[in-house]
Amino acid sequence: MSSTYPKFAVVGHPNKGKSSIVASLALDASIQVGNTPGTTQVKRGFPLKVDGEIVYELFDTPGFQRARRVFAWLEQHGDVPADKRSDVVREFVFEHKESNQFRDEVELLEPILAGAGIIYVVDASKPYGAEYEVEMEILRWCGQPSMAILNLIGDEDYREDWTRALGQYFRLVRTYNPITAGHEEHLALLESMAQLKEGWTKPIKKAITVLDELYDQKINNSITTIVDYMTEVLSFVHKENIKGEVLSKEEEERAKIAYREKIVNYELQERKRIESIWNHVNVQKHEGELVLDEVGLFSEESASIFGLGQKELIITGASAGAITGAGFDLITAGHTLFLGSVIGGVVGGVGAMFGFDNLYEVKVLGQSIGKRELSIGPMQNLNFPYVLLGRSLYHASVIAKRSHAKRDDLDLENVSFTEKLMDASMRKGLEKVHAKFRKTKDIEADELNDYHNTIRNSFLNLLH
Ligand SMILES: Nc1nc2c(ncn2[C@@H]2O[C@H](COP(=O)(O)OP(=O)(O)O)[C@@H](O)[C@H]2O)c(=O)[nH]1
Ligand SMILES: [Mg+2]
Repeated sequence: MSSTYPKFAVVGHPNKGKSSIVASLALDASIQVGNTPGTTQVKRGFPLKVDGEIVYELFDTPGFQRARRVFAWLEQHGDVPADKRSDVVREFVFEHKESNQFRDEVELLEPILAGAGIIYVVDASKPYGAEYEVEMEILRWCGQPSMAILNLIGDEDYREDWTRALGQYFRLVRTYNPITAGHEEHLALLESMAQLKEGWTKPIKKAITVLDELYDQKINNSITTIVDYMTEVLSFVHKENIKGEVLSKEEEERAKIAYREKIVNYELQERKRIESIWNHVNVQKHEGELVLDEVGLFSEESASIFGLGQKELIITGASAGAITGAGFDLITAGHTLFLGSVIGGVVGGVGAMFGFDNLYEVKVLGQSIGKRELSIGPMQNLNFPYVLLGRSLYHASVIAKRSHAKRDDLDLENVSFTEKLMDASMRKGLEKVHAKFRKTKDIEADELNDYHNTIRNSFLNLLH
C-alpha cells in the first residue's frame, strides 16, 4: 500500500465548515454537509484522484465535543517533555477507543496520529473565545504540521482577533471560503499547505500542476461538448416513413412533437455531460430551471436568460448577412422573432397564428406509396443557435465555477449577459457555421476550429 501522498485531517468545532472544506478541496460534491452539528459522525478519508493516482487525501472528522475533559486527561498523564506529548495523545486514543465516551475526539485524533497534517477550521465571522484554546492545545500536543483556516460563514469579520490567537498555535493562518472558492483559491491554499512540511512541498507542488492541467482539460472537454451539441441539434433532421398517399394531420403533428422532443433531449444530454465533466452529477436544479431544461428552451424566458433583446437578435442575423426569405419573414413578424413565443404558442395550441411552420421545413420525399418519407429540419430560425449557445454557455460556466461544497440549487434564472457572452463580431463569425448547419452543408475543419475557439473565448470570459 502506497501512502506517499500528503494527508490532512480537517478538524475543529462542530459546524464551522469542515466538511465543506473537504468537499471543496477534494472536488467531491457527495460529501455530507449539514446545518445541524453531528452531521459528520465518523472520520472518513477523501482522496483526490487524478488519472487514477491519489494526489492528496483529506480526512473529514466529527467536531470536538469534550475538548476540556480530553485535555484534562492529557495534562494528568502528560508530565513529559514536549517531544513525547504525541505519545500521550496516542495513549489517550488507545485507552478510549472502545468506549463511546470520547468517540468524536478519538475519531478526529486517529488520522493525525497516523501522520496527517492538521487543518484547524474556525468561523471567523464569530468572535474569538478562549474556549477554543483547549482544542488548539490538544492539537498542539499531537505535534503534527498544522495550519488554521479562517472561514467566514456569517457577515461579520473577526479575523484580526482570530489571527492573533491562532498564530500562537499554528504555523500558518489563511482565509478560505469553501462555498465561494474556485480553482484559483483552491490552488492558492495548496501553495500554503505545501509549506507545512518539507517532505510535502514536492508532492503538493506536483498536485498543483496536475490540478491545473486537469482544469484546462475540463474546459476543453466542455467546449467540445458544446460544439458537438450545437452540431447535433443544428443539423438535426427528423425522418419517418409515411403510410398513406398523403401526409395526415396526425402524422404531421406527431412528427413535429418527435422533432421537438429530440431537440429538448439533446439539451438534457449536453447538460449531463457538462455536469459529469465537472463532477457535479447530482446538482439540484430549481423547478423553474427544470422547466427551462424541458420546455423552457422554447419559452419566452429563454430569451431573457440568453440576455438578448429583440433588436439584438435581429442584428445578429442581419449583420451576418444571413437573411433568407424565411428568415426575413420571421424578423418582420416581430414577436415571432423569439423562437420561444413561436413554439411556446404551438404548445398552447395557437401555433399556426405565429407561423410555426416557417421554422423548419416539413418535406415529403419519395414517389410511390409505402416509400414516402417525412422529414423535418434542420431548424431555420436564425436566433435558435444563439438561444442554445447562450443557455449552454451560461450553464457550463456556472457548473465550472461551482464549489463542490455548495448544496443549494442551481440558479439559472434572471440572468442577462448579452455583450459579455458574445459581441457582434464573434456572433458574425459563428453565423457562417450556423448558416451551413441550416443548409446541411459540410463544415470545413478550419471553420469548425474557429467556431470552437470563439466559443472557448466566450466561455473563458464567463469564467472570469
Ligand atoms: N454561507 C456559508 N455557509 C457555510 C460556509 N461554510 C460552511 N457553511 C455552511 O455551514 C453548515 C455547516 O457546514 P459543514 O461543512 O457541515 O460544517 P462541519 O460541521 O464543520 O463539517 C453547512 O450548512 C454549510 O453549508 C461558508 O463559508 N459560507
Ligand atoms: Mg462535518
